[in-house]
Formats: sequence, structure tokens, C-alpha cells
Amino acid sequence: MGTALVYHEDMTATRLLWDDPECEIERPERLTAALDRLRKCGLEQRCLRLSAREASEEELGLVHSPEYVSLVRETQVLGKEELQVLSGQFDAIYFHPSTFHCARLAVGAALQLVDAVLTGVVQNGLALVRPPGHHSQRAAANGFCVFNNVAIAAVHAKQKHGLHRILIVDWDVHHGQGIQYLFEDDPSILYFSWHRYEHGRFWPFLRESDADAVGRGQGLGFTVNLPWNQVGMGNADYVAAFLHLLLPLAFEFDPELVLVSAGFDSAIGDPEGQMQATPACFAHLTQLLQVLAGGRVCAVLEGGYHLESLAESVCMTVQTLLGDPAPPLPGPMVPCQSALESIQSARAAQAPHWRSLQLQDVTPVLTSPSTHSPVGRPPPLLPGGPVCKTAASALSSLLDQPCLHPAPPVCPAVALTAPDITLVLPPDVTQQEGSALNEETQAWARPHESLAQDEALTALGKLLYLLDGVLDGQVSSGIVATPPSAAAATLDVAIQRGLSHGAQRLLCVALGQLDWPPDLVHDGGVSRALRLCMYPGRRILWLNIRGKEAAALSMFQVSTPLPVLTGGFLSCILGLVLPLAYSFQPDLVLVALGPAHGLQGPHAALLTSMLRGPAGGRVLALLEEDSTPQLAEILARVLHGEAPPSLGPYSVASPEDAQALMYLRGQLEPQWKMLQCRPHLEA
Ligand code: Q9C
Ligand code: ZN
Repeated sequence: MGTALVYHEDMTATRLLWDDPECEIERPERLTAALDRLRKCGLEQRCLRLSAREASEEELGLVHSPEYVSLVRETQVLGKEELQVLSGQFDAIYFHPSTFHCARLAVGAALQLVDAVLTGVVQNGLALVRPPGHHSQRAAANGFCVFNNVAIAAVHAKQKHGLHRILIVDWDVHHGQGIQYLFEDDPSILYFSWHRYEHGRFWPFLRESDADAVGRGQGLGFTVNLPWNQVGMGNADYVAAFLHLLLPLAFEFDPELVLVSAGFDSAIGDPEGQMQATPACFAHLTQLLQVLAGGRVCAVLEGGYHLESLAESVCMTVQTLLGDPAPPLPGPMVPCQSALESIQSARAAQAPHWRSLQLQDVTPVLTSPSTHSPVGRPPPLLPGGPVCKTAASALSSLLDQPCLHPAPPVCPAVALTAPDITLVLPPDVTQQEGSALNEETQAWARPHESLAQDEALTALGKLLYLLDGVLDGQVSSGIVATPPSAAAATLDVAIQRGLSHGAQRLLCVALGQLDWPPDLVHDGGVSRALRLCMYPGRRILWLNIRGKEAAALSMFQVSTPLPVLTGGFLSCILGLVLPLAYSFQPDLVLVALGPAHGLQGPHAALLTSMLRGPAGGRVLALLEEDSTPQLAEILARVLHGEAPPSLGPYSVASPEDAQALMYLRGQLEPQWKMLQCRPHLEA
């Protein structure tokens, strides 16, 4: 199943006809720049192109009043002067004679996308639209938005497709107050928005954009606001917000569809947002959403005013929707104190409404009273007020690279040692036949007794071949089956070989009874393992889930006994595994499912799928030969970019699991900063 790209050239028609510095950034080139770059990168060609239709007035009426729809309809025949006067009655709005037509196409595009996804024509998609929608209200245009494209799409999905739970993720840098107002008492729509807020000093200057606005009535807890109180938020801040706030709630909510209010004014270079997240960050955000709702993700363009940054971010989003692995994020992954304060405040505000946040430490942050003013609009900040991170680095150098998108994408290869098993695989996943040279394989096997038998040797040869393929970029990822008795030794060789073949940092996630490879620990005196830990580069991070005890033997050796079949599993992935992985920034991840790993297919698939993120997709999964072919198949599919199957109804972590997790996080937090979800006390 593919990716839809919904568009219509007519949406470039609406434009500002008079001088207005506030509105001039919302211009037709936004669409053409994005589309041009999609073409140049070969991404448009990989999508199912759908030509946008106009929404009917009945469809507009799903969220707008008839009087308001009439008012906008009548702008078609107004002259420039009259348009300007009418525009002045709204905040940050211009009308053009083509506005009604364009705005109906924008809504129609969102509806067509939702229809294509919910009827199974495609898996996901992007609607490239103007005007944007998320500020628009029942009877008011606002912030360049005329009709609320995403809100109408959500109501349509409920009414025409019978959906019960829809997640709206608004990653635009402005608060989509229009969406919030329309659904604030509706528990069937979970609305998440982060936005530049600066304690109320940023447009639209609303008290109800703060973290303590959580919805009302039946909808309590279904509005999630994450206000950014400083500019300069970057990749680490955005990913932390997803891991520690959005995703725990989203998994608990268990949406049937994810709608993204995909504004890219939250990216680096944008004059409105003044943020620092690079375009690649949107690939990660997209990938993190694709594990929800069976991968049914519909992104609809909102803002984004730096043409280059917008175009590149759009490409990153589409490429990820197509299933390609997200590129590694540049720079150290350390969320800033202000971001942690915001995340913590939002978690604290939501905790009463979500089991996934209970039993976790959500004590609110004390901020000095001077930063909040109780009534009215706080005084504006002087230009050059608090910035979270040092000034913009090289946006241009980032965007000038013409070939950020490898095409065609590399695909996962699957190697199996049991040749009689036939797997049903996606067409562009190859079943690997190749093997490393015999002498080489034997040399690697020699120190390990358990690798002496033929079966184990054959598996090892395939593993070595596949590992080289991944590290050399011929395949993106892979799966190897080994005899159970050889699992630990094979993993050991994989680690050594990975490091000697160019991996700088290697993350090993071992499940079940796979201890830190025995010969590494027990080879007398200082083991190779410990030597590697002391190596200046600190190159291996070892994480054993379901190890014997919860322990951080060192910052590079972590063990946790979390039972994998309960809600503890999800909090372990979101609260421990992914934060560690994103902090470590490995260039290769080994996922080893050892004896008694106890993972069901969907759990293994979710873990493997999410570990693609931190490592640029370079994941090697090691299975035991006697695991079911279905397991190999499902892992091949997620490594290929397909959505993992649902985990089923949400189950909460047991108090013991939650405790063990909190203990480990507390120990590791000082070194691995993505684990943090509250600011330091001294800050
Ligand atoms: N410098 C969207 O991104 N002007 N709308 C704010 C602050 C209005 C943004 C002025 C911005 C509207 C869809
Ligand atoms: Zn915006």
C-alpha cells in the first residue's frame, strides 16, 4: 500500500493584493517550492497523485456555520478595496477573489486523503494545500486560515467512515486554537499541539494555549497543549516531547486514524517559529506516528514560511510516509531546560486523565511567579529575548546539499539459515543467499565453542555477509536466524565485527536470557567487554530487557527485568529504550531475541520498528532458528517500513514495573539526556 499526494494547482491562486507585512509570508510559492523539491528528489513520482476536489458546502458545514460559509462565498465577487476591509475584521487574514475556491479545494484535498486511506487505496499520505486551516473557527477566519481543513476531515472520518478515535497531531509552530475550540469537549478526538508561546507573549496570545488547558466536560484530557516558552527548540526537544508526552497518551488512546496538522514553521529558518529543528526531525516525528493506528497517517499542510526549509521538511515527511528510514539527526541529543519544563508541566496537567502518566514522577515544576502574569497580555519581549540554544548554525549548508535523498531506497534483506522455510515478503525485500568466505567465518567462530557445529557456522557466515551489507549501505537492515545454542556467541561476533567494520557506536538490545556475552565478561581479569567500555570512544551500549535484575552496571550496560507482556513493555520502549537510543545515536542497532524472550510478534515488531529511528534504519535483528516464520516475516515488514500490528487494548504497567523503570531512569538520566523529562532542580 502506497502514499497519496493530494494537490491542485488552483490552490496557488489566492494571494495578498495589498501591503500587509503580517500576511505577506503566506504566498503561492510555498506550494510550488514544496512540489518542485518533491519532483527533484524523485518522491512525487513514488506517490499516488490525487487531484484535489472542492469540498461541498455541506462538508464545510460539518464545522462551520452557514452564515460564515456564505460570508466567505460572497468574497468571490468583491473588489480589492472591499476585500481589504472585510479582511481587516479578522486577525491575520487576507481574502482574494479565489480564496473561496482555494479554501474549498484545501478542505476537499484533506477529505480525499482521508477517504483514500480509510478505504485502503493507500496506507498514508500528504495533502499539499493553501490556505491552511488550524486557526479557523466555526464562524471566523484567523491566522491565514479560512476553513478548518483538518477539523472537517476528522468529523468526516467519524461520520462517513464510522471512526471512534482520531488523533490530531499539530506540529505547526502556532497553536491551532481553531481545532481546540471545535473539539474541546469531544473525547473521540485527541488534539495535541505544541506551539511557540513565550508565556503568552506570542501570537495568538491566548491563555488557553497553556499546558493547563486540557479540554472540558467529557473531553477532559483530550486537549494536550505543549507551550514552548523559548525560541530555539531543536530536534532533541521535539523528539523528547513525542517520547515523554504525546506517545504515551497516543498509545493509551489507541487511535484509528492519525491526522497531522503539518505546519513546517516549526523548522529551522522559519521567520515565524524561530526554532532550530532540522528537516530530518520531521522524518523522525512521522516515523514515530506511523506506529499508531496501523500506520494510517494523513498529513495536511498548515504553515511553513521559509521556502527552502519548508520544501526540505515536506520531502522528509513524504519520504518517511513512503517507508524509507529517517536520516540520523545531527548534533548532540540534549533537550534544553526550558523544553523539559514545558514537557513536565504538560505531563503534570495531563496525569489525572491518563493511566500511562500515573505512577510516573510528574511533580509540577516550580517556576518563579514573575514569569507569569495572571491577567491580560504580558509585555512583549525585547528582540533577542531568551533563546534556548545558541543562534542558528548553518541552515544553508544543510539545505544546499542537493542529494539528501538516496533514490531508489535501499531495502532490507532477510537471511535465514533454514532454507526450507518460505516467507511471504514484500516484493522488494530480498531473501539473502550470500555468505561470508569460509575462512573468515571460521576465524570469527574459533574462540566460541558454541559456534563449532555446521548449522551455527552457516548462520554466522550469513550474518557476517549481511552485517557488511548493512554497514556498506547495500541493504538498509536485515534479519538473521541462528541456532538457539549459538545465539550469545553469534551476537558477540556481530558486535566485534560491527565495530571492526566501521560502526562507531553500536547499540545492542538483547531480549530474554542473553547476558552480556559470557566470554566477554569472564575471560579473566579485564574482559574485552570492559575494555570496550573503557575505550575512549565508548562504543557499545548494551541493553538487556528481561535480564535478571534491574541494574545499570555502567552507563553502557543496562539490564531490566520488565515483564514484556504487560503495559510495562510500552513504557519501557518509550521511557527507556528509545531515549537511550536517541541519546547514544548509534550507527547500528542489533536487536537480539534470545532464549525465553517471551515477546509476541506485535511486541517484537513495535520494538524493532521504533529502533529504526535512532540508527538511520540500520537495524539487524537476530532471531532463533526455531522461532516461527511469522516472526521473521513480521520483522521483515516493519524493517521495510510497514506499520507494526496493534498491541491490542492498552494495559498499564504494574507498580513494580513502573518502580523498576523509574529507578533505572534515575540512575541513567545524568548521562543519557533524552531520558530526562523534567528540568534539573538547580536550573
Ligand atoms: N509574528 C499559520 O501558520 N501572525 N498561521 C503572527 C507574529 C499570524 C500563522 C505574527 C501568523 C499566522 C497557519
Ligand atoms: Zn503556523
